[in-house]
Amino acid sequence: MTNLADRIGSLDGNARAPLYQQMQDALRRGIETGSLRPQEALPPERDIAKEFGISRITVRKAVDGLVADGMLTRRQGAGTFVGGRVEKQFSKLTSFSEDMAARGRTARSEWIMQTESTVNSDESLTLGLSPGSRVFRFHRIRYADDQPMALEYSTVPGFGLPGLDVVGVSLYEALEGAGHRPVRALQRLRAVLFDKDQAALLGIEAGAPGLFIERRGFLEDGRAIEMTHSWYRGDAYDFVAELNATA
Ligand code: 16G
Repeated sequence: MTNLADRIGSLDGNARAPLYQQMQDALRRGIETGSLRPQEALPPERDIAKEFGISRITVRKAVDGLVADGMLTRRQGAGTFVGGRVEKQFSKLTSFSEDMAARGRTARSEWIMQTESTVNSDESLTLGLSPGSRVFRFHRIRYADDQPMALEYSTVPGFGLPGLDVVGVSLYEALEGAGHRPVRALQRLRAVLFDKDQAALLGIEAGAPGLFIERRGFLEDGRAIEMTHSWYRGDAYDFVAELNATA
């Protein structure tokens, strides 16, 4: 592997800016000019410190600032990576798996929980189900390749699927197979900060920014088929919507 300094330039020892700032500027330039590519891993902080002749604390301070800006991402146990945000079209009713495939990435999930149960009051109101109705719950950590992107908690009415085990990677694929893929959805979102437990599941730091999205999906006949609460990492997503002026 070529040295980092060969790719992003060395620090200007005479500059008036503090060293951490110089390091940060060099990394930022590297990312902006493409010398450092999206998803690329940075060398360990101690190696960067050694190469540039600065302390690890200085490297850490430089990196911290870029993590806060979303230009770099720390993944627990794996290191620091150049951010590469996934753009998500907000006006299309697509699944996570389809969004990832469209970007050449592979969706996968880790199950947190998968149960068949009776509807709770929240689900009953949201899905328009009578108390006592059967539902399936799917709680997942969603990954793009090996990068955790979102936590997703979905509830589907019992009539929507033949069983729990028909959901492999994609819930929408399973719903489609059962003839119950949503054709319309309502969604609302708000900014959140990840709490300790959520952050641990996603391998990010507690207090990191995220987007909370609630989706209610409907069938052609108007019945609700999905209630999903998603917590997307703020540093992994750009949401894009096309707006048309009405004539
Ligand atoms: C998306 C949807 C979520 C849906 C999931 C299905 C948003 C904000 N949420 O993440 O409501 O349940 O896709 O994905 O887009 P899957 O078919 O890959 O399981």
